[in-house]
Order: sequence, then structure tokens, then C-alpha cells
Amino acid sequence: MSNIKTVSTEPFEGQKPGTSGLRKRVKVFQQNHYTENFIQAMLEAIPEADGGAKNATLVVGGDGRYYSDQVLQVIVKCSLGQGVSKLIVGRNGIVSTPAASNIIRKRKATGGILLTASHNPGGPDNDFGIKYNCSNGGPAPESVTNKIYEISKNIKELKLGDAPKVDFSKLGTQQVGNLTIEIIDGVDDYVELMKEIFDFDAIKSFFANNKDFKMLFDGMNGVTGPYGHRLFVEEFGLPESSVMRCVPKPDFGGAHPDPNLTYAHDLVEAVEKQGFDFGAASDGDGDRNMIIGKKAFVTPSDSVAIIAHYAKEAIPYFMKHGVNGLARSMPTSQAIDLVAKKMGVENFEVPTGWKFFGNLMDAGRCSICGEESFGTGSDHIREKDGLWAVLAWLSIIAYVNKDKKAGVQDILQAHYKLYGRNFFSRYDYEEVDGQRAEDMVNRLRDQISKKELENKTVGGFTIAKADDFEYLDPIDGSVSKNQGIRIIFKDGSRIIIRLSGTGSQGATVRLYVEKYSSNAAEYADDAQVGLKPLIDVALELSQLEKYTGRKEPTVIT
Ligand code: VG1
Ligand code: CO
Repeated sequence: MSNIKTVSTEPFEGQKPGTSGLRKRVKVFQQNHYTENFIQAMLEAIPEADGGAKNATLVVGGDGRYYSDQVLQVIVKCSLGQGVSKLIVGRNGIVSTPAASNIIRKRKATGGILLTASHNPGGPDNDFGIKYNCSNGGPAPESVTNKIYEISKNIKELKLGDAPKVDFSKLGTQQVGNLTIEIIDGVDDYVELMKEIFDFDAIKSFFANNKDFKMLFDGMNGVTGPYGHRLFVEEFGLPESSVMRCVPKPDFGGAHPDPNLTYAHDLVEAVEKQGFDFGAASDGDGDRNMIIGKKAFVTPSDSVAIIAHYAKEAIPYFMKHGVNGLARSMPTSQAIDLVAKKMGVENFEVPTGWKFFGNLMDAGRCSICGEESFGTGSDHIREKDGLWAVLAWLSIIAYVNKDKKAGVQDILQAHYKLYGRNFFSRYDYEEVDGQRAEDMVNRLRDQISKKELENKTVGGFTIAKADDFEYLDPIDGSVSKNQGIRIIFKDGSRIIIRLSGTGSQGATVRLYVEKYSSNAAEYADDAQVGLKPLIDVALELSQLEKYTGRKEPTVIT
């Protein structure tokens, strides 16, 4: 038995999980009792346990970012206080988000705690994050995150177990009072799962038969380094020069571990200058991916559509289980809708955030889904999965190359030829004034409710429909309102404006534009050039510059 101390505490403002967990500056988490308050609220809100976290088995993982070591000790103390029976923890707390989702499912755990702020930078002056996942392995739905927030607003007492410092670097099982702590290697189970999904031999023989085909994987100093090294170097036998930045670092080596053309510039440059045929990167916690090729960038919206198109031919998992429905987040381009239509399967449009796919997958109605924000995945787990997407692409390349030599750009062009091309781009305006950003969105909401936008023509585009996206979950009937301003034009083009729910400072405005073309002469065009007129319309309608003072976005993807 270990002693449980009751300590009085005061609620902190703003412990409201956003799109994906609670993300704040490390300094905020370092305030006395801030982390304890949130973890206790989270444990008390667990839906599946026998009253709070009593007798729960929880998987604990994360990207190993700065401050994780301290928070692991807090989790032990709070778990003792709440009567958790077992913690299954990755060595040094390191387990990627998708790997943790798999372990929760495989070990039939009550849920999981993930210590990560995903693609947000780490280090003493940057971000930390905590996320709860349920027994299905997926991010807690809004009903649970709202409960956590409610508990956090009224918390008065902490129950903390009096435990010695636990050493998380040694594999094996140890007992701390009534709590069992099992420390595991976070990579093994994941690699085993990937072997069940993909045909490793087919990928290996592709590399063996195409010795001139070179790939480069960038772990961005995040959690996927050890996974990438295991897969590409140890399993596929590729040279060490096939991977870069594969040692996880608490501050990501100062990098912003977000795989896009701006922040993964080192990879983009290496692929260009050293003539790689295939390049891929993953984010801090391993759930995002970026795919590039020789003179080719695959937008995440195209990527998920292409994976869905080839799934049943190139990936054993889908040969066996079939493809029972597709889904995308609302701002993601409609390229995948066209694939669903051709395949004759259901297709869903959900709000931003992976938690909205979970119910559809649990109900067997969604096999493959994706978000424009470099998130791609399937129902093998309940998180998006960066390395899964990379392996899916390698499987497609191996499959297509059985007939003729084809690189990433050839695969893109073949897809456009069949379906047409959905040009897509996102502009991010980071750290703008929160109130002004709200005002900008509220003005649009007001215009929508007064029906002022419909039939209006701006810059040659006539608005067919404008709304603030609302989602009715077809499985549990829950409704999520205010998920983004959506302006749809008569030619099918779309503009979407929403505020980010993952930032930790000020507000981030996201502006998404999409334009469809079935004119083959345009398929090889630069997306930014073709989308410029639509961007101008979006800027005019939103009055973004007037509200935020920004002339240029922080990041374009
Ligand atoms: C962003 C993306 C969203 C993604 C979320 C979490 O949210 O737009 O698509 O699901 O990040 O990704 P927001 O609210 O900032 O737009 V990650 O890799 O944190 O887990
Ligand atoms: Co992530």
C-alpha cells in the first residue's frame, strides 16, 4: 500500500481540450498543481471505468518531448490516488500516437494517456500536451472532453499517491503500492501490426529489383525515428542514408516537427538536390505524414484518395476486409468523394479532428479516411498513422511498377486523368489576435444567418451556399456545431474559414480553398497559380487583412 495524500487545490482556467488534447506552453503546465489538476480531471472522466479510474488499465505513451519525464511521475501519483490498477508505459514514455492506439486495442486497455503536443515545437519555451484516448484506441469524443473540462472547473482536492520516483528506462513489470507498472518497447507491436497489413515481401522485392529507386524518410527528431529505422533499414534492408533525423529529441533539435513543405524543408531540399525518388516525413508524435517524389508533392487530400483507389489491389489488409466506406474532414478536398462514388461505397464528411472518424469505424462504415492536415489512416487503429501512409504509398509504388516504371508524379497524373484534379491549398495565419479573429468569423456567421452571401458574385465566383458546418453523428446522434464557415460556389469550388483548436498562443486562422478541374491541360499546373483568384475572393469575403493586420500567411500548404 502506498499512502494517499489529500491536497487542496484551486481550479485553473482554460483546461479545455481542443481539437486534439490540451496544449499549452510548458511554462503553463509547470505551474504548481496545473498538471495534477488536469490529469485527475481526466481520470475522473474516464467513461468505461468502474467510477472514475478505479481498476482501469491505461496505456501511457507520447513523443518524449520536454517535460514528459516529470509528467510521467505525476501520472503515477494521480493513478494511485484514483485507484488505477495498471499502467502500460512505453520505455522512457515513448510510444507514437498510432502505436499507442494499437496497444490500447490489442491489450484491451480501458484507455490511454498521450503526452504530446503533436506537431507543435517542444522545449522549455514551447509546447506540452496531454490527450486521453478511449478503449477503442481513439481520441476521446467531445462528450468526454467536455466532462474533463467541467471537472477541471470545480476541482478542489487532489488525491496523490506517495510514490518513489519510478525509473521508466527499464523494460519489465514493477509494483508501486496497488499499481502495477509494465514498461514495454513501444515499437515491437506496431511493426508486427504493419506486417499484418502490408506485404513486406512485395515492398522488399520492389526495392531489390529497382536498385536505382531511392527513398528518404525524415523522422524530424520526433517519435517515429526508431519506428522508421526499424522498418526501412532493419526490415527492408535499405541503407542508413534512407533515413534522417531518426533520434527522438526532447526539443526536436529545435525543429518544428510538422511535415509540410515549409517545416520539412530539410527533407524537401535533400530530395531535390540528391535526386531521391520518394521522400516522406512524419510529425512529432507520428500520426501525420507528408509524401513527396521527384518534382512531386502529394497533397494529403490527393494522398488519401489515391490510397483508397488502390487499396483493394495493393494492400493485403483491404484485400481481406474490403473497403467499407470512406471519409474525410470537412475542409479536406473532395477528391476522395469521387473515389467513393466510383467504388460505390458510403462517403462521410466530418468536422476537423480524428475523433470524429472513430464512431464510423467502430460501426464498420469507414475503412479509410483522411484530413488535409497531413493526416491519413484506416480502421486498423483509431488514430491517423504517419508510417502506415508511407507504407501504403510504397505498396502502391511496388504494385504499379509491376507493369511499368512509374514514379510519384506518374501516379498523381494517372489519378487526375481518371478522376479530374481537385486543386487545394491551405493558408495559415498563426498567432493573430484572438478577439479580432473571433470578430472576423462572427461577421461571416452574421452574414450567413441573414442569408446575405447566397447568390452574391465575387471575383467571378457566384455563391451557391454558405453555412457554419454542423455535423450530426450518424452513429450516436450527437451534434457538433460551429465547425467552420463553408462557402460553396456554383462551380463546386469551396472556401472554408475556421479557427484552429490546437494552438497554444493567440489564434490561428485557417483558410482553405478548393477548385475542381477536369481539363487535362491543367493537371500539371502549379496549384498556387490556379488557386490565386479563389484566394483573393476568400480574402475579400473574410476581410482577413482588416481584421488580423496580416498581408501574408505564416504557412502555405
Ligand atoms: C489541426 C488540424 C486537424 C488535426 C489536428 C490534430 O487542428 O487542422 O486536421 O486533426 O490539428 O493533428 P486545428 O484545430 O489546429 O486546425 V495532430 O497531428 O495534432 O495530432
Ligand atoms: Co500529430
